[in-house]
Amino acid sequence: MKSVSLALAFALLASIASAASPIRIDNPWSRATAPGQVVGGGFMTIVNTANTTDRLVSAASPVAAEVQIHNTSMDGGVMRMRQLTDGLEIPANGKVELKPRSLHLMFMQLKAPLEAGASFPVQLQFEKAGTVTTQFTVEQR
Ligand SMILES: [Cu+2]
Repeated sequence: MKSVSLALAFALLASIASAASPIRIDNPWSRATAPGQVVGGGFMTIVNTANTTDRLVSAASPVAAEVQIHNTSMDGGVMRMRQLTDGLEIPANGKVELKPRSLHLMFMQLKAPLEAGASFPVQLQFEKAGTVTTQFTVEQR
């Protein structure tokens, strides 16, 4: 009887914890890489349903040695990527879209090529919402 109520309590806690997260990740995907390609891009829409701003401070994934947050800009006709070392602000009741040639996650030193159809987990660390784990799908685009 005791173990049953404990299990129930944990299940309840787990559902409260997941329901309470104000951060939602829509359509997380990564572009398939060619053999020998050591970096890959990650894209998604980060939705913040809280009444306060939050900030994506870091990310990590087992497929890469390091995951950086990048922005892309044009500099005299040349496309350049810059690491956002202070993270990425997500407005209150708003969203930020990470997409090709714009904001993106950069998977550094890939341990294996990202193959179309595969998926892999990415842990996103937010200043207020804490850790959000999401599953990226690899697409041939
Ligand atoms: Cu990049």
